[in-house]
Amino acid sequence: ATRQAVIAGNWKMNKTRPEAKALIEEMIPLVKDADCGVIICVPYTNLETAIAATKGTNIKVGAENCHWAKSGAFTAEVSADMLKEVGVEYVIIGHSERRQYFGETDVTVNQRVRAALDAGLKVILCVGELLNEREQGITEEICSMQTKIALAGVSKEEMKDIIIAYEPVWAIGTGKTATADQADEVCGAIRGVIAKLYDDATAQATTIQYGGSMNAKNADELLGKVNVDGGLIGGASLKAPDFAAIIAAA
Ligand code: 3PY
Repeated sequence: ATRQAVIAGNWKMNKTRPEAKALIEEMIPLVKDADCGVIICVPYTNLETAIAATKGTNIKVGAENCHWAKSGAFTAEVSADMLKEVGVEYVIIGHSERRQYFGETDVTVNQRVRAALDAGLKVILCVGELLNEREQGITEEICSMQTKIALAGVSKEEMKDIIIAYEPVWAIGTGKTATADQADEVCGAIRGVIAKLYDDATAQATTIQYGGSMNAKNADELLGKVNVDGGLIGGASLKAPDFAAIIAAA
């Protein structure tokens, strides 16, 4: 493919600083010859530790969210500028756990995407359908709508800083994985949305990952699909050998 695959770990709310340092040190030699981009997205408290520990390696560091405002009375939130200043390169926006448990909406996802780009961060934008939406046959509509709203006001030039992660919500942290064909189909549909919003070249150049219980065992098949350009990895990214095995499959 013309696109470089990207494997990103989403650590969620896991690891203290010493644990983070140990995991990264175990990871570095295992992923140093990766053929794909490697990113770890870690809790705010681990960002500085992760940036220091990955210095001079092929591992890039991301945060798991950022706020849309520059600054202000938003207790417990962290701005995109704050992340940028710490040395963060990527930020996950719109993860289904944010949408499900923390009231994130398509509109706030769009605002956060806009703020991240304005601060010079690259975005891993998550979209995906609920189980009942898949059962109703509206998966593509839901994912198209989420993608369109999230990218409102994002220019064609800025799309080089956007990775999209298709994460069916029913496959997140449940051990259920979409079949490789299901993943390919929806990643392809999202690529179609990008082509309509921008153009074919942009659609072909955009990295679209699959996420949702991707692990060392199923990675090969998922990553073998033409529209699946990598993965956003939950639990398996917390074990260096498993994360490295997924990276080797990319
Ligand atoms: C998972 O694999 O569970 C994820 O949510 C990755 O973001």
